[in-house]
Amino acid sequence: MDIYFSPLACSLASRITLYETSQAATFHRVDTKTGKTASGDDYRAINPKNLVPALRTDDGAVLTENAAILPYLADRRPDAGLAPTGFARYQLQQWLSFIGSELHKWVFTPLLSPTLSAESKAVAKDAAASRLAYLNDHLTGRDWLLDDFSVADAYLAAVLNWNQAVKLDFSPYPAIQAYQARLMTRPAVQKAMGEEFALYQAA
Ligand SMILES: N[C@@H](CCC(=O)N[C@@H](CS)C(=O)NCC(=O)O)C(=O)O
Repeated sequence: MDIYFSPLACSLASRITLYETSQAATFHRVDTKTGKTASGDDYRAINPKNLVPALRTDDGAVLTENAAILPYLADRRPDAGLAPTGFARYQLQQWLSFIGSELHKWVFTPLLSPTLSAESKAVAKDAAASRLAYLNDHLTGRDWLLDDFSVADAYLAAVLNWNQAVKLDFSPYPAIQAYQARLMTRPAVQKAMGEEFALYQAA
């Protein structure tokens, strides 16, 4: 299995999931600016969207989108319980969708953009307040998004980590702050973030 990633991008969630479930994969670093992998391959031939993550199975089938890749990885190791079944499965999809659309693309992608206007960034900051308040309310009195750690937490770990660069004030959201500290107690999260931070720094 191959995983296409960029250091500290949302593809970090796939690495966390692989480490949480003790699965091996070959990681290929992608530079989306050039559209090339580290070995010089044309990444658009693998993922025409030129976005990470992408996953290629040993049979050569390609899967893209966090909301598809993360449950796929979790379902390969059902005993690890990172993608529950029954009604909780739809709650997992609910969180993957919320993280992907409301936090990743609506808040953090604009705030991380080097080219977006201050006006557009102000709109994203406004949007952040209600979304973070909702997340903080949900996390109050609970450890993880679902009853147990799931791939939605892996995705949220990657997205919230961008606040190191964006620097939204998280002090009104103590449950999110406690959640981030809790994430960092997990060996797989620590290992994945440590490795990608080193790769990011070395770039
Ligand atoms: N909807 C996609 C979003 C993927 C995405 O936005 N990836 C970003 C990194 S977090 C990317 O590849 N950006 C490179 C670019 O925009 O050139 C998913 O969930 O996989």
